[in-house]
Amino acid sequence: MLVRKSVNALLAAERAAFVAALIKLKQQGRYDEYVHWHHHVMVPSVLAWEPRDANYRNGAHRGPAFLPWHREFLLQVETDLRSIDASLTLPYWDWTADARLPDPGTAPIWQADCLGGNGKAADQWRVQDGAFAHSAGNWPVPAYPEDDLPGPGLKRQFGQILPTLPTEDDLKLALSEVFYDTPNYDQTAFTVGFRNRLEGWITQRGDPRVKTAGSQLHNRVHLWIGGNMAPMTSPNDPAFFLHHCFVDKVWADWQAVQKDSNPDGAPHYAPLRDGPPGHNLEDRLKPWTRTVREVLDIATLGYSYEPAPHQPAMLATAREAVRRRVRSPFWAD
Ligand SMILES: [Cu+2]
Repeated sequence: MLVRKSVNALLAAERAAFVAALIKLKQQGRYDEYVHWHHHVMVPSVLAWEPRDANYRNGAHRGPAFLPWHREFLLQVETDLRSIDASLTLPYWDWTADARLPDPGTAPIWQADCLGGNGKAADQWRVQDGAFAHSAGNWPVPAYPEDDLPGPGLKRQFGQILPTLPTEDDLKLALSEVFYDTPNYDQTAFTVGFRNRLEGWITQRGDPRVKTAGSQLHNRVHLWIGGNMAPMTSPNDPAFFLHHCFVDKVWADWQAVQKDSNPDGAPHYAPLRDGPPGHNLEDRLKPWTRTVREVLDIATLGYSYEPAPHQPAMLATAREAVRRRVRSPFWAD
């Protein structure tokens, strides 16, 4: 069983091995394929009456397959990293822990021996330190004209688009969702469910309990980092994988809460059928071969997550919230 650890828990040698393996993948030309996969899955997958628009739901975003698609994506990348160095697993980045820092830009993930730090305004927001800095020459970023990020090199703009990272309270709202997803399985602020909450589309417009303006949770992290993390080519920044690894962990945590609150063998996924193409339980996660159902259980997939220090208490709260809601009839809620 592979164990994925917090980036904050990695030893110096583990950080160095992870960075070296990423650079090796880049040199092999393999890394840029990931960017391509993520970018090209933007082909809309929609029901017949819905608009054929890239900003509408597609096979990997703005719909139920968001979590399974990215779980499979991370597995592919982790397998490639492990073919370079079999001691590696993907680290996760718990941004709720960094949200508590006076300056989240000083967190371990952004140190020079890990992913390097913020970009510099006077240098077109290019990253300045560490192995991924433009000046280090290891990390050419392929140009995608529609990204509107002129010039080569990896870019970050911490806090320029949105000022703060999501907090533990924001995450609790997601963990206490009872349904995985609900019709119309899309990204309006009013679509109830865990997936839409964690992806980050349930804003203050849709739920007055949301504390900050603008995008939430997963989306908010992309926008807080900014630069190459903002457009659909976001895997250009290796932070993408640590961010999505935490998103995947949160999903696994939610699945564990569901499993012991409703021990009925249900998949805790929706839709089972008749939903948008690519998003049903038995649909294939394109361009790969596994189906949504085949990626639901991380133990079957051969990995687990080492808990983050503050998480046991948070999960206990979420379990209690879910239990209360499942036991009481809806009209009593
Ligand atoms: Cu993302």
